[in-house]
Amino acid sequence: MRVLSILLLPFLCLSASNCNISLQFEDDALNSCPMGWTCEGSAKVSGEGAGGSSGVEGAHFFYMGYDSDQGDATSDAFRLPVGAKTLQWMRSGGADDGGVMLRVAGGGAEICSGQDGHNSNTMKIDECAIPDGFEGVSVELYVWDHVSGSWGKTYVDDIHFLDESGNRVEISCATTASPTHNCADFNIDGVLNECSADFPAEKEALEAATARVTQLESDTATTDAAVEALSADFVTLQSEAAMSANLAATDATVEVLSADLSTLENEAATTSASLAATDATVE
Ligand SMILES: [Ca+2]
Ligand SMILES: [Ca+2]
Repeated sequence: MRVLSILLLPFLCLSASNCNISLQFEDDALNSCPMGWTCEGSAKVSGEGAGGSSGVEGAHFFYMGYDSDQGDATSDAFRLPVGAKTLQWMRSGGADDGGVMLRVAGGGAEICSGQDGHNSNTMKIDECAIPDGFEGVSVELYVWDHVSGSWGKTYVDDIHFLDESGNRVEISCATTASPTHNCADFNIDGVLNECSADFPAEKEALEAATARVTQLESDTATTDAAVEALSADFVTLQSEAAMSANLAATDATVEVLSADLSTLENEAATTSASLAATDATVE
């Protein structure tokens, strides 16, 4: 069973990699939906000064909506990094129903949010505290402006996570759940228990291999029985041939049976070799 398990390990041990989710928006084209986000309404990348904005980090920020228009955006899913205690960002615009939210991926439960709708075009830091218990959970960011009217704007920039010491922590992708076991160390018994016990493809492969072994064992038994029966007939005919007056006819029959026996013996050898190879793979 170990051969199959080892071959499947690369698929079981996909490790998390850095996500491509824009959080400062400097590399995104103006008026585009930034990388790693899904935008609705007016949500787009905008430049310092647009809509009266000022104090932007770098030159670009994430525009959700001006006074009359609205928009919102959802990031791709990522794994909440270990040690992330605070979600922090820059915000301007006065929309009270507007801000930044961290929530469980797929539009799930809110983890924390901030919607400081002070009436100012100048970026100011806003943040929310992340409760314990969400480390490693698949999460997403949601930014929104759902206000139309005077000071109904939401502009956001430089979204980031901080640890308890105030240092930034990077995010990683969370498209697949990785096993708690460190599969890279190739502790096979541990890996088999924790990484592949419920892996459907491996189960399917093992079931197919088991079925093949059963079939080959059955074929071998059938062929062996046929060889034995023909061998017995052959001995009988040889005996009869020795005493028969019609030696020519009997010899011809013996030759046909001898050829059949040879063919069956070859088939038996091939089946046994195939069985041995399958056993080796499965073991
Ligand atoms: Ca920026
Ligand atoms: Ca608005």
